[in-house]
Amino acid sequence: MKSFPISVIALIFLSLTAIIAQAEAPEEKSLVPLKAIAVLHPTQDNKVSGTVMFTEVADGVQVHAEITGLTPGKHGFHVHEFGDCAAADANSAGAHFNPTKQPHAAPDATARHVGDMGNIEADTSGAAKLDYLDHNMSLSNDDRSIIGRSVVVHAKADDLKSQPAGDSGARVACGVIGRAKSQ
Ligand SMILES: [Cu+2]
Ligand SMILES: [Zn+2]
Repeated sequence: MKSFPISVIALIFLSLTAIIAQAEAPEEKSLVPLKAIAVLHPTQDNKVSGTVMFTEVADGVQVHAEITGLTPGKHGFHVHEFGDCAAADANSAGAHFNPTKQPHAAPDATARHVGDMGNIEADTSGAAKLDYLDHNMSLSNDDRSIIGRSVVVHAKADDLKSQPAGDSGARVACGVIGRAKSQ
C-alpha cells in the first residue's frame, strides 16, 4: 500500500487547485464590467458627432449617448449589423442588427431587433442625451454581442413600427462599436 499516501496527496492538491480556480473566476467578472464605446462621425454633408458608451450591468447593458449637430427633434438611433462606416452615406453599415430574426420595434418591445434603441431627441441647439437600460443587447461573447458592429443616427424619427427600419431616413452619423477600457 505504498502508493496510497501519494494518491491522497495528489487528490488534495487537485481539489485545492479546483477551489482556487473557482474562487478567482467570478471575482474577476464582477469587479471588471465590460465596456464598449462608439465614436460617431458625420456622414457626407452632415455635422452630427458624439459618443455612445455601453456598460454591462447585472440585468442588461446601460447605454449612455451624447450627440451634437442634429436638427431639433427625434432621430432614429440603432445598432447596425456591420462595423463598417466607410461609405459616404454609411450604407456599408448594413441593416439593423437582428440576430434573433425579429421584426423592427421599440426598445421596450418584447420582440424587436437587438439593435433597436429607438430615438434620441435633440433640443433646439441640436444636442441630444440618452440614458437607458437595454435588456436585449450584450457585450459578452454571444450572438447578441454588439462589439464590432456600429451605431447609426438618422435624419428623421423612428416611428417604431414601419418595417424593416422605422422609416427614419438617411444616415447622418456612424461609429464602430469597440471594446473600451474597463475600470
Ligand atoms: Cu439605423
Ligand atoms: Zn430595427
